[in-house]
Amino acid sequence: MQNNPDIRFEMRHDIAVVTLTRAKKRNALNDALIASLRHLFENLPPETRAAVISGEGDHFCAGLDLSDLKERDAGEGMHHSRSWHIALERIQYGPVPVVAALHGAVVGGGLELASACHIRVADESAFYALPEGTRGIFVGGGGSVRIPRLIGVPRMTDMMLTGRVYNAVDGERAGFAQYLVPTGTAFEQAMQLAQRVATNAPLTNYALTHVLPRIADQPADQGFITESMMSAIAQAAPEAKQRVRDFLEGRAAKVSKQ
Ligand code: 1HE
Repeated sequence: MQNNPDIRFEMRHDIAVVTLTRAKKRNALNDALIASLRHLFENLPPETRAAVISGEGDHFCAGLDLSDLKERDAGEGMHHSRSWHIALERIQYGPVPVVAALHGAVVGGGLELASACHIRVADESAFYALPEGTRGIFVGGGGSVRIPRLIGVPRMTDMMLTGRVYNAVDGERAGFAQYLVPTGTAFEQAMQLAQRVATNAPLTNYALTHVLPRIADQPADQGFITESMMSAIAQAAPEAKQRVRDFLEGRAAKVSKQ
């Protein structure tokens, strides 16, 4: 990873900043980049409280490096797909919330990478597509699991059957991104959000990134029980007690309109 010129890692205070730096190939993800992403998220410094992922150049990420799509047999193809699953799982269920700063192409595996993050901030140049459908392949980086949870099965089916491309405005409405910001400002906005997320109690962030998606996948009766347990654990933490006391004694910010 340390020797991979296609990715950059830096700490900005307690925020891990991960940048795809393969702009001349539109940040297409080859095996080495997937391995580097996995390594990075498995080895975040202990002081990390949130992370931001972005891409250099005109595009966030053009997906799987198609030149890597060699003559794999079925077994090799399965392991290749699983290597993406493991790497993106380390992002989704890693130690900290991850914010993706999106611009330009967010396509194929690039959209799968974005959908493994917890918050997506897109600028007005962003566009979303799943060209796998028209290239005779299928998503293999967790897209069939994560993307329908963002936009629903019918929209994903349409994208793959017809090659439909969503622009930034329609994409935000459909659910690809939670934030739509002016062109060129996605990274700045993502950093601001990450800094805010970093001030939450770590246990709350853990509940939101690890427990909430599991609850959402459970039948309602099991979800309610899991929620009660997480709620009890969170409110028992000394940090929660201190934060509630701060509010009651007028020391904490009120909820206000933005
Ligand atoms: C690539 C890739 C790539 C660009 N693999 N080399 N993803 C796709 O099918 C998207 C394919 N890419 C594109 O449609 C376009 O490149 C973009 C819309 C993203 C950008 O267009 P543009 O005009 O800015 O760039 P370009 O001229 O198309 O590409 C610049 C170079 O990047 C060029 O190489 P060059 O040596 O001729 O300069 C391209 O070949 C190269 N490039 N995208 C390899 N994806 C786990 S399963 C996931 C399944 C998938 O993700 S399938 C891939 C879906």
